[in-house]
Amino acid sequence: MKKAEQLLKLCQGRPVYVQTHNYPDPDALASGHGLCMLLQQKGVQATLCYDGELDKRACKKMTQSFKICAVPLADLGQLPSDAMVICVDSQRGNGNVTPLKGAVSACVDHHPTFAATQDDFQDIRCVGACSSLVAEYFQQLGLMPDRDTASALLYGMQVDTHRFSRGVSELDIAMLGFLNDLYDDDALRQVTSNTMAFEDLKAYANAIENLKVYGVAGFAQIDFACSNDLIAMISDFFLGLDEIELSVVYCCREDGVKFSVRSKRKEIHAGDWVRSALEDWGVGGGHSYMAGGVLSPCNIPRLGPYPDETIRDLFLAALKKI
Ligand SMILES: [Mn+2]
Repeated sequence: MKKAEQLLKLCQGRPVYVQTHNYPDPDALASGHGLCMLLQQKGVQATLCYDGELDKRACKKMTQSFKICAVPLADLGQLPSDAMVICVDSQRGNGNVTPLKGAVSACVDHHPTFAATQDDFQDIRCVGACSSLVAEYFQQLGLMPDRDTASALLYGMQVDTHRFSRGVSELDIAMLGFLNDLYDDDALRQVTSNTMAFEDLKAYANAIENLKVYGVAGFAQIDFACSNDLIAMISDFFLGLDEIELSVVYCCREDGVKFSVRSKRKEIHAGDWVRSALEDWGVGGGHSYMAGGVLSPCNIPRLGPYPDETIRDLFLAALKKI
């Protein structure tokens, strides 16, 4: 039986909650929304939910342009006793997923697994975007996503693969072909062309000012709280520099010190790197080329009087272990 058929079979006859990782990014939102729409086409009641916040720009804009309804966990209330919970773009037990208990659990993800979980269904494949897995489910079930959903899925794929320039698998290319006739060109351009605001330039300016390069690794702190997508954009931006092959950009927020890590070196896995660097400090992980992490607020005092130096040392020490 195809993956989509297996998943659908488990979902039928129960209320389904599709949960993204906390502070969802465009791929998480798109794949979660796509899965809900697919299930609804098959008569299954499905709700997209998340914890944390939606990023100001990319995600808020997505919800408007592609008519995505995503419910904060806090607004969900008690789940029905027969509920099924599907984690998308994430895996249960990871530090970035608030536990949500259902009678049946499933996981659709494209990240490497670190702590194996007992799910009733798992589809974990290291492809470029989780949205590609969900697009394939439409194909497997002989269904068509509506225009907005197709656009959202394609956008999720674009963001995670940096416009099809990193981590692209055969499936991503095949799904790009599948969605090509289905998406709304204008709506997608609207979302992709306005992801920056004037305000964001302050963060760029601050990060550029603070950038320090050690060997091929660039480190930059932003001196004020920024959203995940903004930190990620700046980390990507630094990776464009000839001198920089590894990029670590971070800022201090209420939820801790948030990191965005990038690698264009084959032998250095960004996800492994940030996990190892933050091992005794918080959580981290992700793909070989892009990853993220959070140093817990309770550990901030441990960084001492020169937090930037401590952070740099943690990452450089971890680099030696790889
Ligand atoms: Mn993803």
